[in-house]
Amino acid sequence: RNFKSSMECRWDIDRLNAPFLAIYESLIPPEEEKAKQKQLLTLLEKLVSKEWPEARLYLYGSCASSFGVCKSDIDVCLAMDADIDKSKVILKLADILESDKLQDVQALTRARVPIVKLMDPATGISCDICINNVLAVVNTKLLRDYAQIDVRLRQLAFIVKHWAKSRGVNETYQGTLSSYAYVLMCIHFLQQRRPAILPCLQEMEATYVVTVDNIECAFFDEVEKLSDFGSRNRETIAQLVWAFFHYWAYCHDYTNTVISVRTGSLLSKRTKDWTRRIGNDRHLICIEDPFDISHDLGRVVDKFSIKVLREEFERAAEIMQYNANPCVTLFEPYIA
Ligand code: 3AT
Ligand code: MG
Repeated sequence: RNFKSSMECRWDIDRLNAPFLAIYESLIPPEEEKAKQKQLLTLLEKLVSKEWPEARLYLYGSCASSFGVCKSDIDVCLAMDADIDKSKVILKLADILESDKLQDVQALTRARVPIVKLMDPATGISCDICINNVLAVVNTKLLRDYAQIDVRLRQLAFIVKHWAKSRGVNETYQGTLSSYAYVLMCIHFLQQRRPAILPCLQEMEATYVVTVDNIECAFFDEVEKLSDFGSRNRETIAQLVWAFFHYWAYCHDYTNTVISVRTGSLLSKRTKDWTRRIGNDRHLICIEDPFDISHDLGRVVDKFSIKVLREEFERAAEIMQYNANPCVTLFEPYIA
């Protein structure tokens, strides 16, 4: 491990820039797809406003944060009076949508986050609608603002998400990590480069402040002023992909540390009291949510899946170091 943590990046790493950029480009959703998403949102707004004229619909998740690859589902939040009974609204909403031009409408009232799922045959887009999950709308804005500062974040996150999906480690119900967690890992990683590629927006003067569910969300959001921020760091996408996997394979201290985008640093598990298992939360890999700071996005990871994850990070790091054709091997589907 010590040998590996001091391992130097392969000499021909920059040979991989063009193929990684090509993969990134191929994952960007085309304009037609964005237009179809808007079309579906407009249809939903029309249907919802008949029943709830005061309610608002917000896009959130990767389609709104700019971390969505092509053919992603869209995530929609219906924001309304806080006192409503979510299950009732979910059932009513499913009812309204069912009777119109939409397909496969399902109300999932017992999920951790209750949602209505549906498919729009006109655009082929699938959609999840949740109620009053405003914190997710705000964390989506934070991610989108980070993405505008340096294009290498979006490039790295697309490649990491594509890798995680190909390798089957993007499944929270199987104890691996959500896309949201992977994007936070990428932001944290770029905050830690020297010179830094990303700043810590929550440590800067707050230009955007909202209070959601008693949580004050405050950060600097005039990101167009930060478009030069990362320019002193000349690392290329191939170098960053190499370093990202190298970090999670050999350098991260899983036993003692928590990654924190909020502070732009590593925190100790002890200060967060995330050292032992409480209920089902095991804290085997710790990723602090930027706003709900009692929330560890790694809590879904159990003693089996942590092994799977770490082996996948090591596999990826080794491929990036030694493989003749990493841009293919890295994304080879995992077959159980
Ligand atoms: P995909 O492109 O759909 O894989 P995504 O970023 O849209 O990635 P999800 O669809 O899983 O991710 O989640 C949608 C959004 O919900 C992302 C984030 O704003 C919020 N979210 C997801 N998981 C959590 C979580 N555990 N805690 C807080 N917010 C979350
Ligand atoms: Mg999504």
